[in-house]
Amino acid sequence: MIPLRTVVAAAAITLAVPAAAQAKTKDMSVGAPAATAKKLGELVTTNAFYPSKLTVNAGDSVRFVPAGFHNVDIPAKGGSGIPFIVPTGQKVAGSLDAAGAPFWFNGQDAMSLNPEFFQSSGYGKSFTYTGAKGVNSGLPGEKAKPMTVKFTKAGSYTVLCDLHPGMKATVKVAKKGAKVPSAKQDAATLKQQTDASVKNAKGLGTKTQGANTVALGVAAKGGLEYMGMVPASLTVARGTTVKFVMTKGSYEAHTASFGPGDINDGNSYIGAIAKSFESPAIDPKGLYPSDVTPVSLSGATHGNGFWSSGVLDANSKSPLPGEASVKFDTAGTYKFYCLIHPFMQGSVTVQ
Ligand SMILES: [Cu+2]
Repeated sequence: MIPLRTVVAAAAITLAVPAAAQAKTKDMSVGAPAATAKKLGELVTTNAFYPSKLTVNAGDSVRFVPAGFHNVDIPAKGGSGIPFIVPTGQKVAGSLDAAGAPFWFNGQDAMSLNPEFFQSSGYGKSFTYTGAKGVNSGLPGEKAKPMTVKFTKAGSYTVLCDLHPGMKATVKVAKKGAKVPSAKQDAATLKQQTDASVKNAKGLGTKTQGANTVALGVAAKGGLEYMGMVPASLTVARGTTVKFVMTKGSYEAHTASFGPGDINDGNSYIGAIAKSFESPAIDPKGLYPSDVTPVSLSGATHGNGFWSSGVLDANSKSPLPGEASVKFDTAGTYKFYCLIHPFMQGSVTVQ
């Protein structure tokens, strides 16, 4: 039998802190939780929050758990996200190809990574969000820790990743004491989303594309994307124009870029352009398409076989194109890369 004193003490505690008034903390994973990511494999990225909808009471907190290269941006009520790439205020000047000819994009805006992202990180810290002022985690460093945000005012708030426009979640804040989903219900909702991700990711890497078309990554519903060239090798007859496309639902940005050197060697021609995407000052040869008129690609193009689509995305609101094409009239095998994700590689064999 439980001693009476213990029962009374327990009852007193329960009375002093009614369950409804206890501030709770719920988790939102920024990218797929580890167990799901493992099932998806290394080549499938998840540009999604898990769960993508969470309901808490005013006074509760949400712990944003980093799980991938994403930031957490909760704009002030009515606000919007911030761009990851911004004009520097200067114009591109003196950009020449290997044959010494100026590229078309001289005079266009020079761009850099937004310095706002390189200020101190909010990961590992705690904030209070009232809706009046935004909260932004900045970039996740290695071994980033969760960011905890306390929501004090009832309302519906949008959570964004600025690195992957389209990746978003909703935090609904109900009044204090209002009924919100239990931990068990939250777990069931999360499982639905992770199960759907695993199902929707199946077969993305082998999905058939149109004739003479290479998909730069293959996206699926819910922010999923297979991070590879599909097909990774394409064989065409001389005289064929090959189209490189972003896929519907992609929240990524990719390039299809041909040129000499080792993509992983920052001292080589193509490797140096790829490396510039990790530095604030992006090489305009990586950002802009190499050409704005049709090109027949050979080892002599731009003096060294360089041709690049420039940065493409599938976002209808962005000024970037969603596809680019180049013609092949000379037999040979041509390797190409995504300058932003150098592990994404493919080849076109021209017969
Ligand atoms: Cu890419």
